[in-house]
Amino acid sequence: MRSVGSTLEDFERDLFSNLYFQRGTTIESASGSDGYHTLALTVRDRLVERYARTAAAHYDANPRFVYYLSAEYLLGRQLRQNLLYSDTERFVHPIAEDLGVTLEDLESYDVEPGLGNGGLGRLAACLLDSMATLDIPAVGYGIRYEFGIFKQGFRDGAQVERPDDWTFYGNPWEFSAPDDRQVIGFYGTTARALDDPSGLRRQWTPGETVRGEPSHMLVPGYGTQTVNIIRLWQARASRESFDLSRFGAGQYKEAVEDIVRAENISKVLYPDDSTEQGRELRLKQQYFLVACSLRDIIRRYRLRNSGWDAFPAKVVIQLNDTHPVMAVTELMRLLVDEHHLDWDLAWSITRRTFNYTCHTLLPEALETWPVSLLERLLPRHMEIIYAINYFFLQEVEATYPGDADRIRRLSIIQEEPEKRVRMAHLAVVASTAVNGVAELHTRLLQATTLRDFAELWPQKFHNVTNGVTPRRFVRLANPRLSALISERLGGEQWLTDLDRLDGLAPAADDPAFLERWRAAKRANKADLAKQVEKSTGVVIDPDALCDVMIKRFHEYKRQHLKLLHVITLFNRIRENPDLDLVPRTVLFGGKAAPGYHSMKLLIRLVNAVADAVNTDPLVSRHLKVVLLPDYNVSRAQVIIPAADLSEQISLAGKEASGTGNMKLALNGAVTIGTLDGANIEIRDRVGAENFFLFGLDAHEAAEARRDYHPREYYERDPELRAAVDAIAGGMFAKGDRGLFGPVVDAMLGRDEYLALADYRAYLECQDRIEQAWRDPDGWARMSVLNAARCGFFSSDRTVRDYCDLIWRVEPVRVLDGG
Ligand code: 7GP
Repeated sequence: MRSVGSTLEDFERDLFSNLYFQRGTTIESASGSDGYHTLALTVRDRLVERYARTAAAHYDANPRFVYYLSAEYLLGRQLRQNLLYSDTERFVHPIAEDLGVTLEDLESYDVEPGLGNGGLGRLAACLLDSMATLDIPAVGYGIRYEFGIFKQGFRDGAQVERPDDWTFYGNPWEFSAPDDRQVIGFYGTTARALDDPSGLRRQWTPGETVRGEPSHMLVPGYGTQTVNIIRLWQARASRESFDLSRFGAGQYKEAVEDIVRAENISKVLYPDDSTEQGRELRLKQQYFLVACSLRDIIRRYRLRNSGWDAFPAKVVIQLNDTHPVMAVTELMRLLVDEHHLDWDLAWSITRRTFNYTCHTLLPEALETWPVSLLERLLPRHMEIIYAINYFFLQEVEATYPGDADRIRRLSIIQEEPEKRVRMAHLAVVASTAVNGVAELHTRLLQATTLRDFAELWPQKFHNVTNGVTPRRFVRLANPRLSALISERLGGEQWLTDLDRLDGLAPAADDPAFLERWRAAKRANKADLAKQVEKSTGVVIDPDALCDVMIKRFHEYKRQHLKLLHVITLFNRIRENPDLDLVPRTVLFGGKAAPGYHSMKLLIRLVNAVADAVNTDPLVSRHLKVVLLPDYNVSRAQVIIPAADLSEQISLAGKEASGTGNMKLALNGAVTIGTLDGANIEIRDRVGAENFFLFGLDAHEAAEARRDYHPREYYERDPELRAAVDAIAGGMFAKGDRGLFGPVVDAMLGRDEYLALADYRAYLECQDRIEQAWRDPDGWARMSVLNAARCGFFSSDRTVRDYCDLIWRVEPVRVLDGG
């Protein structure tokens, strides 16, 4: 194995060598992009060597592997991370200085792979980081979408979506592995296997085949030698798809038709599913991901094992929500139809291999697929689902004889109003373990969404509270605070043992420490202010209370409740110009799904309110409102370190966990929140006196929903009425009463997520926050204690929980290359 060397001289030599031999240019003619790519390759080389040693160690140990299947990953930018993890950042500064560039310049070329939508995708990335850091043998599988999540811009305040062509300039972090390509099928017909008396084995002849081309990115562990990989599949047409004769006849479009159809499978993240074609494409993506990945998992298994008995001992597959659940039917098909295992043995292997994480409680977010679509697209898999369901319902009948209603509720197939497959049911039936992502979420899953299953198999259910990687979200995002923490704790061990943050607690009573803590926050806010001005033109005051709400726009998260608070402040200042208000910047960040019209309208309203606030000479002295465009992981890394106040105001019982709440608390933001998701666990740890709680709890919310009349709140509360009337009267639409009418109608009509019921409690809580902010030492003390007591929310702890409760895998140490 070639050694890359670990000195500054080695690094510099490799840098010039890569510039010359890989980029094919010289230092005299290199562009900024050449500089970036060269640096990336040189850093990558350091990790490749570790990866080679990891692969060798894994080969020797033949351990049990975790295979994480996820339709989404939000990895964030790679350059700074890989510099940190390969301990080479210290080389870059002197070299860059010599060459007259800065790391910041070079980093501006580093593109974030936006291969996910939100929390579920970022959680997947945090778990991969922690698995590598804990030396857990693991591979993440996903789709290499050609276009990631759309880029968000605003036109007249309305969201516009632009494609994210993230590999346009090439992706230096990725390796293609053409030898491991796979061919998979769709459509076609099935027939009886003549030599199988049971009739359970059948033969599928697909009507179309597609190639899956893998590439991988390196997933280094921090403070260890392990480098795992994430393997991403891209769809390619099979080799003979180009129709040369049609091309020759001038039929250019027809000549490439098959190619386009095949390659569309991995074209975009979450294709719009409002059309029939869109839905079919989505299901194709899901099957494409799992069919390619399973073949790869089996290939890897066979490198060191033979037969099938050891399969569940060597392979544990984690399904990240239901998107990859077709893997269950695909494994059954491979084992029964292709490897001729008998059904019961195949089923026993399958059930011992899979586990399922659920990330929601919203019934509308639980996937179902029409039987008719599955019968057409994956006819053999539909037969397998029927068979699985048949045997499963026999089990149910044996446990609850004659309970037809329960059978109907538990069935994998929903009959009314249209026959559909309930993917969550399939996932639970086929899994050894099912987990929720926060204590409340797991309890509610057992009590509501998956109640019948929890009664049938109580031992299957586990809670694994989410976590976040402190490397990216504290160390990389917040170097100032990190330096202060390391100084106080006497080293950087906290980065891999986050409970050590506890050692900061005594510093919460040290005025000199509080002063420095505040100074770090102030400097972070100044950085944020620069970025806000650059992208929106709005000037914000780094001394103002930085109040942030960053997350996807969704009704249950209640950005509209935050907006009602903003409008109330606006009204208060206009009514009483001498009001002694705490200066505050309200910062929103988040995208709305392209087809989610009510949330796109709300985005427009947020921008309109921001405009009204920021241009009002009186109001803007106390208050600024910004919706920062194109919120993503990179922007999160700038906003989170600057936040004083973290808005976690979903209706209780709706947010499965939240992870932004953890990142913000770890960076010293104080939370205003409901008793929802992981907020509860954050509050338990930081202490009620360091957390601003308001609103209905999950039980009260469910009760209130039964007989709810939002108008009564509107009529009873003059400030609420004034805020709603301001929207309804067209104050933020140049007098146009129609534009935001639907927002008002939703609030006064059904108010699905009880924003009006929680409004007064929320405002009173915000008033208490103002009081607290006026005592700078008191606030800084709360801030320090939030960080000090949130060590539990490291994704390292989350991964350890998965290992203990579900995966039962052991770490494999990779020896230093020396
Ligand atoms: C999210 C949940 O909304 C969030 O509460 C949780 O912290 C996160 O997963 C990680 O567990 N869910 C999604 O992002 C999502 O797409 C669809 O859910 C099922």
